[in-house]
Amino acid sequence: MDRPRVLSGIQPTADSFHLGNYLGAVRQWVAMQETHEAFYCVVDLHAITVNPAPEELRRRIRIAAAQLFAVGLDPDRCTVFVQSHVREHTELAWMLSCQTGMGEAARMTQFKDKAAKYGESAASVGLFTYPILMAADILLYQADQVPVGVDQKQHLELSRDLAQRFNTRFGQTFKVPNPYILKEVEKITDLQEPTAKMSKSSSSPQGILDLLEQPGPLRKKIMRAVTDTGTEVLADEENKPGVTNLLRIQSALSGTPIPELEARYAGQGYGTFKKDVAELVVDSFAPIRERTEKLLADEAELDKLLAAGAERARAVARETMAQVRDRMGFLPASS
Ligand code: AQP
Repeated sequence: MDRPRVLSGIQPTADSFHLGNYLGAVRQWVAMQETHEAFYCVVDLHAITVNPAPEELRRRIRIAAAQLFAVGLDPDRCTVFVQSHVREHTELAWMLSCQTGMGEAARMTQFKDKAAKYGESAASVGLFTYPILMAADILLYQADQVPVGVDQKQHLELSRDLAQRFNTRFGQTFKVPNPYILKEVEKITDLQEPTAKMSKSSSSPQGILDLLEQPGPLRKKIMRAVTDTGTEVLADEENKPGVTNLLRIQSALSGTPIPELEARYAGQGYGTFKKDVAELVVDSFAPIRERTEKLLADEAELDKLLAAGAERARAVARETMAQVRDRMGFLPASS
């Protein structure tokens, strides 16, 4: 029986993924490789929207890929590849840009936030059109589901709109993808600013838990996480965002429901609770860090895995792109 398709991507914009990337997205990828025909990519073309130095980009692409295998993606169960190795992504992005209204693109809140941060004049056209490239990533693979954190919901809406518009205009071509967002982990927040998303680019080092970080700094950051002046370990988004974030983290990593955790720490204050969260995070990250280091020690082998993934991805992308060209009225290239 045909399995539903899943596609998702992650940017190589830092030297490590963080806990938000892991819980909000990548951990779902691992589970879905068992139930879906899965395509996962390191979206390096997205990463150049903020102009990394070439050496930095090269290093981070490999680190990102190594982490994906280290968290449990199995090249025999899913396809892991680097976006720029499949040229069809940029080709489809252009075709979809011509189907996207200026006003529609201008509504994307992530661009507005980032443009505000970098300054309107420093924000590139690429940063503006990034959601269209993301739509191309998804639609090329005819994905049924896209596991993401809630910050990507608006971009996924755009992908759905573009698929529907293209299908209406040129005939059925694309599957209309659905977001796959787990409510409990849809937004892991910054430890120092617990109402803001934990983010590679906007969190301060103290607010972010990196998957590849050593136990010492991880423990310190969790012990110093902003909570509130109270003492009760209770989930209360509005009045206790810091404690709620830590409870979500502990629940997601341990599989223990939040009410059970609340009962466990009743009357104990924040100290023991934070210590337990810290140990859990350290124990969860350590094997991932060790496997990542091993994978990075053999770049040739890592590159070989990525080449094999790109080959499989290309076969699917080529098929979709041939249909898109034909439906839009392009002539076949001479053979
Ligand atoms: N804090 C978060 N909580 C839950 N999910 C999150 N994701 C990111 N932050 C959180 C999800 O991780 C996946 C990969 O993210 P990305 O690399 O595409 O970039 P992003 O969403 O823009 O994440 P960052 O960390 O904020 O990166 P920068 O700073 O480079 O922009 C996505 O599915 C995302 O939803």
